[in-house]
Amino acid sequence: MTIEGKKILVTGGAGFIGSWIAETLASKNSVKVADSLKTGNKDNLKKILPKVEFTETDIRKREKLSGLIQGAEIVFHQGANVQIQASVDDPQMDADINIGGTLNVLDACRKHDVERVVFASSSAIYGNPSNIPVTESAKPSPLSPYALSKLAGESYMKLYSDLYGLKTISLRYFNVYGPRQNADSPYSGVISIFTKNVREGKPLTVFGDGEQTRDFVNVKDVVKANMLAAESKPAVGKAFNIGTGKSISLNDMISILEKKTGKKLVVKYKEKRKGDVMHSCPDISLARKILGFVPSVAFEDGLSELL
Ligand code: UD2
Repeated sequence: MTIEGKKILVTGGAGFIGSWIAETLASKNSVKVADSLKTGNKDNLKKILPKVEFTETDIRKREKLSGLIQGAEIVFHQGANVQIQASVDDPQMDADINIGGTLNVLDACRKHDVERVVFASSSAIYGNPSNIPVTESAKPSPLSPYALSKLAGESYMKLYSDLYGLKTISLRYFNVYGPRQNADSPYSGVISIFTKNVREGKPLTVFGDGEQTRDFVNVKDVVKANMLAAESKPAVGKAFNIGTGKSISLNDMISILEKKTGKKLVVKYKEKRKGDVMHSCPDISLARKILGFVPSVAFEDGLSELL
């Protein structure tokens, strides 16, 4: 199946990842974007407005969402509470959006015969996995309300596929980085914070010894995974790890930043964050095999773009 020419709805389409999905599809598809603008930003759509139809709404608003989903053929469901700390402070809010909102999306898709739903899940569902690299068959162990609500979202995706034949796919994003990622909160992605501070000549703060590792995947590759998921037949009903398959420590990442800027950066080491995972790395063989997913952005190039 090809998604070219299909009618698309992107929930969370004004957000960091959703806006890149909308932009990628805008030239060859009719695209609608729904976003509450709670963490999304209309500026992210400036290149594609008014070609893309934007509606400010929250996925908790069932009727309005259903109206937007009516007529869509493919839904990229990226809308969510994405802040882990906010989920810890207010688990009910997180569940209302990430579980209730996801159910609203799925139910409207079922009602309006949407062909396919691609869901943004998260590596957070694994918690602290006992084996690294982690495969999709590892036992989920959510450590935050956010992780739990993403896991519930995935389970509903699978259930709607099995029970109602709605074609759903979940993508477990690892540490996504790239242009448009917000750097304004201490809980923003570390790359967005570090590259911003480097640009502004400010020191970097490392929580812990800097030896923690992450798989940083460029948003362009994440968009690619979404496109593949929207087209792949054998992917239906499954969940996939989406990363590069290679992790790097914060200290090594800082060395790359130093090499690129030609400057010795000021780095302050502070106490490790509570609940911080030490090592995170996906096995991406399933995405490779079933989706044909091959990440293509070299980490050094992705960093250069941000600097
Ligand atoms: C990522 C996801 C999160 C969830 C989680 C699952 C992002 C932004 N967050 O959290 O949504 O899926 O994975 O485990 O992708 N750090 C610093 N200095 C800073 C900021 C961060 O040292 O100024 C550290 C932080 O303590 C952590 C690492 O950098 O050890 C990565 O932090 P992050 O917030 O970018 O991402 P992570 O893996 O905690």
